Order: sequence, then C-alpha cells, then structure tokens
Amino acid sequence: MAASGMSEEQDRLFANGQAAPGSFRFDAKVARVFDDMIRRSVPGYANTVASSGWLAARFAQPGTACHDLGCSLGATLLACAEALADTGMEGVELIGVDNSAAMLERCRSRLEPELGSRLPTLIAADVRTVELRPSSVIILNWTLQFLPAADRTPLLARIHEALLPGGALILSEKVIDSDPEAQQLAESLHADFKRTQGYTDLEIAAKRTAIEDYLIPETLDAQKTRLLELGFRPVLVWYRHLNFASLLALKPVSLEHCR
Ligand code: GEK
Repeated sequence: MAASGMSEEQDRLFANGQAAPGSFRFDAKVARVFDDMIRRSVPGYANTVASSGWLAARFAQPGTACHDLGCSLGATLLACAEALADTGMEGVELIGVDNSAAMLERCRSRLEPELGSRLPTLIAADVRTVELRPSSVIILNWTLQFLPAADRTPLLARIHEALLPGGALILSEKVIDSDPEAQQLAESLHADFKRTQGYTDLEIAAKRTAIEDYLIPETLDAQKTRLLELGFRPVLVWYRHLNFASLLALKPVSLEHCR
C-alpha cells in the first residue's frame, strides 16, 4: 500500500517484550499498525500481494466474483483492482471478507480514495460461514493458518465448490518443515529477517508468545495433499520466501463443462 502514499504507523506493539500466550487478536490496535507489522514480519509480503493481483487477473472471468478472504486492509484487493483495470476486463466483482471490524473499517477508508466507484464489496463476516458467490478466483493469503485445524478442510471444500471450472485458488501460508533441523533453521532465519526489519529480540519473542496456539502452520506437503484430495489440479507452489509459501490451485475444467 506504500505505493498509494497512505500513512503508516510503526508497529511497536510488543516493544516492552510483554505478551500473554495466545493473546494476539486483530483488534483496533493491530489494525492501526498492520501495514507496517505484516511487511516487516512476512518475508515476501509485497511480492506475494502484487503477484496475487496479476495472478487473479490471469484467471478472472467476466460475470464472476473474486473473493479475498481475510482481506485485512485491502492490499491484495487493491492489487487485484489495478491488475484487472490493466487487462481492461469488466464485470468481475471484487469481494473482501474479514471478521475484524477494525480492519474492515480501515480497509474501506483506504480503498475508497484509491478506487472510488470501483470499491470492492466489503463483508464483515467469518470466512468459515460467509456465503461464497460463484467465483473465478478466491484468495486466502495468510488467513487459513488462523483457523482451528478442524475448520480448514471444510472451508477449502466450500472454496472448491464456489469456484467455476478453470477457477483459481491463491493460498499463502506460513509453513513448517517436517525435518526438525530444517524447521529450526527456518525459524532462526525468520527471526534474522525480522531483525533486519528493525524488530528487537524482545519484540520477536513477545510476538511469538502472543500468536502461540493461534497461528498454527502446516507443512507444504500437507497443504498440497489436502488441495489435491479436494479435487484441485494442478497445485503449484509458485512462490516461497523462507518459511512463507504461496500455492496456486486450479479447479479443473470438467469434461461435462467441455461438452
Ligand atoms: C493481506 N490477506 O494483507 N474470518 C474472517 N477473517 C478472519 C478470520 C475468520 N475466521 N480469522 C482471521 N481473519 C491479508 C493479510 S492477516 C494475516 C491477512 C496476518 C482475518 C484477520 O482479521 C486478519 O485481518 C486476516 O484474517 C489475517 O494480504 O496478519 O498474518
């Protein structure tokens, strides 16, 4: 969002090193600093967001919806709107969903001046229960990881159902490695990344405590296997930066659809 010149507050939420285990919530305090927090915490964030935009435009079909589930401040919606405008395609309804009122309020006030009459439909709802319209693209960037394990497959199954043949799911997640040594290395490199972004060791440790048992990552293999089992094909890991990866999963064009 920096490109749009919108003001950013610096994330100092954990500067005192204090955090109760699992206490992290997407409330007003987090929404205020979110741009800065996510850019300095998620390696490859800007690249994933920008690429989600042109990937969405690549798979978008006129007369369908493109959902961004867990849209936060709307960075990806903005990238999609800009990429769609570049292609000249019309009739794609952009829909952002988030269950944090504070996030969605800021999302609206940030996107309105940028997009005016092209403002996406913004829905305050839980992604687990929100109605999904027939879609050519559904984006789930760093949101699935916050859902309880038992709720993940049902949501992905609903996404598969909502996608039209040829439609695409873009799924970005923090991932873990099944090899404990590789996992330890990945965690330590991620901490190094955060240090390069100006976070102190105290802040890094407190944030880790705050998201304990709330952000629960899975392995890339588990993510891929589940998507294949749900009927997505092919499933491509199109981007990875340290322990953050993004997958592109297509809903095949069925034989019935071809007739
Ligand atoms: C980005 N995609 O900037 N229902 C709806 N929203 C939810 C739910 C839920 N059950 N659980 C969490 N959220 C964004 C970044 S942030 C990722 C996504 C991060 C929302 C939550 O309110 C927050 O806005 C978002 O999912 C996760 O490209 O902070 O690591």
